[in-house]
Amino acid sequence: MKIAIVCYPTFGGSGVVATELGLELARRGHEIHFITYSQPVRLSQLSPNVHYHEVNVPEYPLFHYQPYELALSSKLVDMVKLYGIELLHVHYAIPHAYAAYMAKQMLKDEGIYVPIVTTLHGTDITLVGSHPFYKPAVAFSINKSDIVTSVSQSLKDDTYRHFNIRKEIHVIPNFIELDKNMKDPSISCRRSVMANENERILTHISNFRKIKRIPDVIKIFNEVQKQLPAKLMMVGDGPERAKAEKLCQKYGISDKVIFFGNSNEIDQILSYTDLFLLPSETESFGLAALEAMVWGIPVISSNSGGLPEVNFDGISGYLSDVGDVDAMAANAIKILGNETIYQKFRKNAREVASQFNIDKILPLYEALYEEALHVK
Ligand code: GMT
Repeated sequence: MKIAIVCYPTFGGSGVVATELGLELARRGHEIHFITYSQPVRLSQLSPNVHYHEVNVPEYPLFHYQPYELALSSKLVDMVKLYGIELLHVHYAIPHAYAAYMAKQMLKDEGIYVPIVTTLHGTDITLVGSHPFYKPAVAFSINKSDIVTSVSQSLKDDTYRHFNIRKEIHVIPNFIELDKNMKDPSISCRRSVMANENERILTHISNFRKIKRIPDVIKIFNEVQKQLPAKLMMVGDGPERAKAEKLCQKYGISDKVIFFGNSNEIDQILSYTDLFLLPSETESFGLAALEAMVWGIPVISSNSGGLPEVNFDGISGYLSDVGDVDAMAANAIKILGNETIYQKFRKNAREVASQFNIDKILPLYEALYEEALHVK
C-alpha cells in the first residue's frame, strides 16, 4: 500500500508511535510518505520505502496565526496526486484529522478517493481537544474519518464521554520492538558515568508538562534516596523543569539528580536504569513506561487513564492514586530493597512488554487499512 503518515515530528509519544509504525510498515514493503513540518526525531535513516515531505507555511505579516491546516491539506492533495497515495493515516486529531478531511474533499472533487484513518493519542481528546474552542471541529473530524483508532480502552471511553461520536473506535495499543534496543551495537554500558556501583538508578522521561506531575517525581526520589543510595535521571524538557530543579535544591539533592534535557540516547539511559517513575495526572497509554519495561525495568506509576493497561499492579511494577507520593516511594523501596523481589519484577516487566511487540500490533493496523480501502 502507499500510505501517508501525518504526525507531530517532535519528542511526543504520538510522533514516536507514528514514526516507528511507518518505519515498520516500510520494512514490510509498504510505501510510506511522512508528511509533517520537520523531519520526525526518530526518522534518522531514510530507507528505500520511506519518503519525507515537509509542509512549509509561508510567513505573511497579515496573518497573526500562520494557517498550518491549509498548508497541510494542500500538501496532502499534492502528494496524493504525485505519488498515488492510497490512504492517509493521521496521528493526533488536531489539526491533522481536520486537514485530512479537507484534503479528502478536494481530491474527491477531482475524482480521487482517499480514505482517512485517524489515531487518537490522548491529549488531543483529554486535554486540548475537549476545550470548547476546539470541540466541534474535533468531533466533526473524528466522525468524518473512515476508521478511528485509539491507543487504549481508557482513551476510547474518554472519547465517547467527551464527544458525540457516531463512529466505532478500534483500540490498538501502542507497541515496541522487543529486540531492537538490545541488538543496537552502539549501546554500551556507561553506568559508571551516572552513578556509583552501589547506587540504584531511577529514571523519568517526559515532556515535563504539568500533567506529568514532575514535582511528584522529585518527591518520590527524595524519599527513596533517604533509604538507599540512588541517583535520578530526568530526561526531557518542558515548562516544569525549572520548578523541578528548584525542588532538588530545596531538598539538598541536586548532586543526585541529572537533568539531561531532550535526548536521543533514551535506550542508553534505559539500559542502566533500575526503576522507572511515571506519576502522571493521566496518560492515555504511557509509552515511556512501556519503553522502560522492554529493558526489564519495573515501573512506579499512577493508576490513571490507560496506565493500568500497560503497567500491571504488583507484576511489572506498582500503581497508586495520583499524588500519593508516599505510596509510590514505599513501593519503589519495596522493589529496590530486595534483590529477589527486584529480579522478579524485572522479569515480569519484560514479559508484560512482550505482549506489545510490534509483530502482534502492526497487523491490526494493516487489517484496518484494508478495511478503509474498501469502505468507499
Ligand atoms: O504525553 C504527552 O504529553 C505527549 C502525548 C503525545 O500526543 O505525543 O502523548 C500521548 O500519546 C502517547 C502515544 O500514544 C501516549 O503514550 C501518552 O500517554 C499520551 N499522553 C497523554 O495522554 C497525557
